Amino acid sequence: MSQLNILRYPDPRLHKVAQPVKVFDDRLKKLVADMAETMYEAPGVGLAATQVDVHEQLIVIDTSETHDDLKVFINPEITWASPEKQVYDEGCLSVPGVYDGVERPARVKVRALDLDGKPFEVEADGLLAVCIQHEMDHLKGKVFVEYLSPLKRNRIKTRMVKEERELKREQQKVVGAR
Ligand code: K1U
Ligand code: ZN
Repeated sequence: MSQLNILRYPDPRLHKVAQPVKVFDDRLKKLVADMAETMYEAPGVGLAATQVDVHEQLIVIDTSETHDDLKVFINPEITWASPEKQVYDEGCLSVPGVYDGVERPARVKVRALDLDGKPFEVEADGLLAVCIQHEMDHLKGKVFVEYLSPLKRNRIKTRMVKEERELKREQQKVVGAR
């Protein structure tokens, strides 16, 4: 298994729309294993393929405290969303250090395919419902900061660009010292 590089906002590749998975083979199994390792190491509770620069409809989620309940959703579709909403302080591995409230349906039903291409449906609430909707947004090229006010979003963008520049400068120093 290998750890994958997570794209950081405002990388334009985070806005690409993911395409359906058509082939259920060993390449897909390896990608899921690598995404799961990347999510657990980060650490996070979810990861969409878009975040690792793979533009296919695939997400991994584990909201358990014991980190032993990996859920894989391929070509996910929301078939029902509750009229009642909940506000949750969301985070994102592509926007490290930023947490803010986003309002979404409190419960959703999701239909998806498993790693063998077999269809299944689950009803989710709480953090799982939040996480499924957040990750499905990634597959549509949407990052959660787009739900925030333009003022907050621009402040986040400016901070992330500055951090990225500093990170690159540090990396260059390390390479130069070799
Ligand atoms: O999409 C992502 O970048 C993953 C994201 C999922 C998510 C979390 C919370 C609300 C909505 C979506 C994260 O995992 S952010 C990190 C995080 O929430 C966390 C990190 C360590 C332990 C527990 C949670
Ligand atoms: Zn995210």
